Amino acid sequence: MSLIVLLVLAIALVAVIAVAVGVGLTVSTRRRSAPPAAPADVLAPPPTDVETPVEAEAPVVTPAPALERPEGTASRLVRLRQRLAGSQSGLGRGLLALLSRDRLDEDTWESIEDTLITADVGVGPTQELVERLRTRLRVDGGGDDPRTVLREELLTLVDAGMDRRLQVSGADGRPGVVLVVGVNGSGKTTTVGKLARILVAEDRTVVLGAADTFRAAAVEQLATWGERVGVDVVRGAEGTDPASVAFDAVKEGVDTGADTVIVDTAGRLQNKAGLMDELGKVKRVIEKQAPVTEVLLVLDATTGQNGLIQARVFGEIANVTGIVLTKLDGSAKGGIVVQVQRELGVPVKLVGLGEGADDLAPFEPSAFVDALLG
Ligand SMILES: Nc1nc2c(ncn2[C@@H]2O[C@H](COP(=O)(O)OP(=O)(O)OP(=O)(O)O)[C@@H](O)[C@H]2O)c(=O)[nH]1
Ligand SMILES: [Mg+2]
Repeated sequence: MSLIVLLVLAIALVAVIAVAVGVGLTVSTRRRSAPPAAPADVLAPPPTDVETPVEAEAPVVTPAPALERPEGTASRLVRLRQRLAGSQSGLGRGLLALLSRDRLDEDTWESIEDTLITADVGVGPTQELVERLRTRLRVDGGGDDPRTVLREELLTLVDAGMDRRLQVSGADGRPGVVLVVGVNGSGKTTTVGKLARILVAEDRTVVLGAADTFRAAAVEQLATWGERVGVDVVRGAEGTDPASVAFDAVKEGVDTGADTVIVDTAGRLQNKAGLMDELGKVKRVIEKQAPVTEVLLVLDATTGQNGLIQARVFGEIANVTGIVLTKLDGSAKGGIVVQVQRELGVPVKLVGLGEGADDLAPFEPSAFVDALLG
């Protein structure tokens, strides 16, 4: 009997010890798995149970950069017409001096041809113009004022009848999409920035797409233009597929109900096939969201015949609907307007007349011809 009692007691003792050890283990395990105490943090808020007076913290307000107000159309046009006249009047004055001679002999007509060709009017258009002037201003003088005749004929050459309206509006509640193309250095990014300002001045909402993803600097350049007038710039990391940035930009335009999306592109012309593929893809991808309403080819007016060769390539690749002739302020060769329109069968819609933010103007044939005539 006592043996049984002893055995029961021994089992009970073992059980008690086992339970005690088990509990201890659990506790220590819990302790081990408890999260480490947070390190003292100077920025941590004071404990809530301590009655320390807490000063109301002023919300951190980053001052919004002051937005620039782009120049309105009226004063812009007056200013830029003067600048155009300043750069181009040499050609018109030269022609008028020759046409006003007492006798218009063969030497004079040759000099007139040379003057026109030097101003990049192009051989074909020059011959046409000289033919018409010869007919109207006969050797003996038909009484017509050379200036009036020259003005009319230059206007015919520049083709005042072309539709030069920029297609910046979309249909069915979608934004207009402007795709800007051209070789590097022609002034694409600058033109995108300046065009955004024109639209902002007209109270339109604009989104910019930085689809020149080859250089980070190109994206920054566009971002700066956007920031100055409070326009959103959609961008990707350096090396992102340009088509995906273009897609995102147009998507943002659609989602936010913007009026116009302008897409800047890279200008490298490694080879025609590569460029064709890339621009084709950009356009296709954009059009999953909204049709491209305007394809602007940016051409540097100072590049003369080279510029025309480039224009031809882009004309074949992208369905160009308008030309932007930049740097007319740095070139007295405004005749390129005539040649490039002939080559592409597309109107010059905008002209760049300086590096200033508002130095872009719609191209007006009569103001242009007046500027030529001085
Ligand atoms: N004088 C003058 N300079 C201009 C005009 N338009 C652009 N420029 C200058 O031309 C240079 C090139 O302009 P960008 O806009 O960077 O040319 P881009 O075509 O974007 O060049 P990439 O991005 O390298 O392909 C800049 O220094 C501009 O300030 C203009 O109408 N007149
Ligand atoms: Mg650029």
